[in-house]
Order: sequence, then structure tokens, then C-alpha cells
Amino acid sequence: MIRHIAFSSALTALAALPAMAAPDGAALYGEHCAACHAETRLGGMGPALIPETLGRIKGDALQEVIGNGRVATQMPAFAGDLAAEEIAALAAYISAPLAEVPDWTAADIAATREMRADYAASDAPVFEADPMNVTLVVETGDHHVSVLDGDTFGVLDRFSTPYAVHGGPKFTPNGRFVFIMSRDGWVQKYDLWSLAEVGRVRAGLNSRNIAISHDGKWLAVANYLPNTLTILDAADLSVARVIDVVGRDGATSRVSAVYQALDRESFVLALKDVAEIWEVATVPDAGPFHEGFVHSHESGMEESLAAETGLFARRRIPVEDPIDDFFFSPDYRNLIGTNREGDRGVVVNLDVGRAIAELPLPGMPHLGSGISWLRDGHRVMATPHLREGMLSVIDMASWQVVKTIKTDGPGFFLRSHANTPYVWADVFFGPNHDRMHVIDKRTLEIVKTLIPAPGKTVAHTEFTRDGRHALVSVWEDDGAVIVYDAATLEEVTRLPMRKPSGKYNVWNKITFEDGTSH
Ligand code: DHE
Repeated sequence: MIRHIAFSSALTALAALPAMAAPDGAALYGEHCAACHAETRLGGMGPALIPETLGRIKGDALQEVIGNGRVATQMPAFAGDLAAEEIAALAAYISAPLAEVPDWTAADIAATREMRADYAASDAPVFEADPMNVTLVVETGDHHVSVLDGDTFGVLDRFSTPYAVHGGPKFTPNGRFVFIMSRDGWVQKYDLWSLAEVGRVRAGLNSRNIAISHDGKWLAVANYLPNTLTILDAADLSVARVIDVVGRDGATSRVSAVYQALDRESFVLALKDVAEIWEVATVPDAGPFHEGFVHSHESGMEESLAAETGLFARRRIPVEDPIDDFFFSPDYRNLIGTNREGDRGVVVNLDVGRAIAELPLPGMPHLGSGISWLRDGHRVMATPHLREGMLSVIDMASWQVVKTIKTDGPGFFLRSHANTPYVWADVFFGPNHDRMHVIDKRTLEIVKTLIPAPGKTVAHTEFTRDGRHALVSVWEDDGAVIVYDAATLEEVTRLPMRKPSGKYNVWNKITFEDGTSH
């Protein structure tokens, strides 16, 4: 009886306790994260913590980073201070989209601009190596770039970059300066002669990639957040224009990517959310740009270039569905894009301003990594597919698929060079991610599959200026760049690197060497 009374009073006492409140992710964020990542979650000393930036770090992986920190960064481990439910609440809070898309005006951008007071421009390269054969290696493991001498493979400099660089760095036409962009929208300018940073600016809150104008004067930054294209003066990183990206129906759109269209003297924009392609003039009077208007007007397109003229004039090309990944013909008259479902390719002629052909391209082609070359007098292009183990080779005159090359898994990057008979194609996804196929450009057959680091991801190839050497990444934190003899396919040397992602040879990039992607 006594026992029964004691038990029931304990129950009464329990019921009187307030229900255990679920941890408040927002409050925890304010207490533990805001000092480094900003109250707004848009980044400060640490990167932005918003879904757009976190990308594929989700759920358990995110809780792992919060609990255990990140090696070689200032991100501490919170597992000692926070309970598992609190870490889960924090992960959920930073994974949720921002309630409102913040403004990021020209004034906001200008306020972030930091030009280095210690930068002194030298009159000539401060090193002996061939400045045209320098290759940059973006090391995402610890957010650095190594500057390699393309002849000796010695490291001329290693400098820190903003957090999470994505996409190819862009060089001025003379190869002297390079611009590097991070997913948080920081753009860094570096002087390859002086081996010194010139300055940096935050051009967007979440950005995709950058493009430099044909004359090296303007740098365009494609933004997801906010829905804008930022154009910077490449000389001093000041803001030249911020263009709101709004479709004809009034809907705003993220910019998936911006590309330099060399011969057109324009930028071409892939838009994520509206069914339009945009072209933005980078000279006050871009010739082909105006011809394009006349044709598209004649063909009944309601939108006209005449609506805007002068520097940064914008032209809209309506398409059936949004297409957000492009490959250009070398003369920049045609682009190939894919629809969002990634099962159909469409060829858009930029002169006439409309689609001229369709082609079956299932398996999410990654056209941005496409390359083209001359095969028996015909120009063909090849693209990997992100969802299927194959490469599509397409004739660029007839727009027919010439061959589908079966690979050991879906790949990300393709590369070749005018002086090599081979295309190098990685197998980025799946169990065979440690393989690199070498494919004959004429027979379209795989001639060799390299497995230089069994079990480790091997990806992305770049060539030296003369095409004699191929540089391949072992995409791991304790990774390497492996230098191959591009003719014998034998390994020449292995340079230790921290998760090296892309590699970019100055000459190949500024000359748009056959075999290089954008
Ligand atoms: Fe990239 C280039 C888009 C994920 C590494 N990537 C590009 C370009 C685009 C693009 C549009 C060409 C722009 C340029 O160079 O100017 N990338 C996308 C995506 O939409 C996708 C699939 C999803 C996303 O998260 O944005 C994506 N990309 C990745 C990665 O996960 C990679 C492998 C690792 C990373 O760094 O995030 C990656 N992308 C790269 C690299 C290039 C690139 C290294 C430059 C390749 C080159 O040789 O020029």
C-alpha cells in the first residue's frame, strides 16, 4: 500500500514537470555559430550556412561536421558541449532555406571590396619559368591554389583562396591575372607575374561561376542568391553593374552559369528558373549581337535587342524549357543545352535566336564539361553523363549522335589537347571512381583504363601547353596530381596535393585550346 502511494505521488510529480522542450535550432545557432558564420547565416569568418552553399552536405553528414569539427580549419567540434538532439536541431536549422532572400546591392558588394595594400605589381614575371605554361591547381582540401611550373612541375607559389572554390578560374587574355570564385560569392584576383593577391570582393551571396569578357575588361558573376548577375570591373573589382534577372513573365531566376562568347563579344547566361537564355553585350556596339536581333525579330520573336542598347545591353532568347548547362560551338553561333530532366538536348542558334535541332541525350549530360575536336574533317563534340556510364559523341554539323561510348560509370570531366590523339574521361561516380579512361579521338574506342590509386577518386585532367603531359587529380585530402606522359601513358611524377580538384593551364585557357572545356 505504502509502495502504491509512493508510486502514484511520483507520477503526479512527473506530470507537474513541464514537457521537455525540443532544442531550439535558431537559439543554438545564435549562441554557438553566429559569431563566425554571421547572424544572417550568410557567412563571416566561416562560410555561409544555407542550403545553397551546403549543397550535398546533408543530414548525418552535417551533424558529423557539427559534432566533430573539420580538420585543418577553424571549425571546432561541438560534440562535447551539445547533446545529439541539439546537434540535430542545429543541422535542421541551417538546412532550411532562408525565410527571405536578402538584398545584395551594388553598395553591399562595394563595401566588401578589399584591395591588398601590400600588393606591388612587378614589371615582369618574378620567376624563370614560362608564364604561358603555368598551371593552377585548385586544392579544395585546404582552400589553396598551387601555381605549378608546367615544365619542371615545381610549385612556384601556394596561396589561400576563399572557402569552397567552384568552377574554372578565368584568366585575362594576356594570361597575367586570374580570377577565382567561391560558392559564397567571393571573387579573388591574383597576379601571376608578381605571384601575389591583388584583392577580393563578395559579388554574390551564393554564386555559380564567373566569365571574363573577350577584352579582359569585365568579369561577370552568376548568382543563385540573390537572383542577379554582377558585373565587376576586372581592373579593380569595383562594381560596374548589378542586373536583376527577371523573366518576361515577371518571375525572377537564379543564374545557373555565365559564359564568355568570344566572337560575339558578349556573355551568355543559362537561367535556372525561366525559359530564356540571356545574352549581355560586353562592348557598347556588339556586331553579331545586333544582327541577331534583326533575325529573331523577323522570325517573330516578340523580344528585341532594341529594348536595350549599349554596354551590357541584354537580349532574351525564349526557349521551351529552362536549360541550365551549355556547350558552345567554337564560333559561338550555336549552343547545346539540356532540359532540367536531363533527357533531351536542344541546339539553339544564337544568331537567329531560336532552337534549330533536338537530340536524344538521356542520363543527364554534363554539357559544361563537353569538348570538341576535328575527326576525319568533321567537328564532333563529346559530353559525359552524370547519371549513366557513357559518353555521347555528336556530329556538330548534322547534330546526330555519332557514337555512345560505354564507360565504367558516370563521369564528370573530359579533356583533350590538339597535340594528343586521346580524350581523357574520368569515372567520377560509383564503384569504379578510381578509373580514368583514355579514348582514341578517331576510333572512339577506349585504348587504356588507368587505375593510379586503387580505391581513391581519380578525376579531371589538364594538359601542359604543348600537350605532352597530362595532369590528373587524386581527389582525396591526402591526394596528388599525377603527371603522365600523354603519348606513352606512363606516370612521370606524383605531386602531393590536398584534394586537388580542377587544374588550369594558362596557355590552354587563354587560347581556348581544342580539348579544353569552358
Ligand atoms: Fe561543377 C565547373 C555546375 C558540382 C567541380 N560546374 C562547373 C561549371 C558549372 C558547374 C556550370 C562550369 C563553370 C565554369 O567553370 O565557368 N557543378 C555544377 C553543378 O550544377 C553541380 C552538378 C551541382 C553543384 O553543386 O553546383 C556541380 N562541380 C560540382 C562538384 O560537386 C564538383 C565535382 C566539386 C566542387 O568543387 O564542388 C565540381 N565544377 C567543378 C570543377 C569545375 C566545375 C572543378 C571546373 C572544370 C573545368 O575544367 O573547367
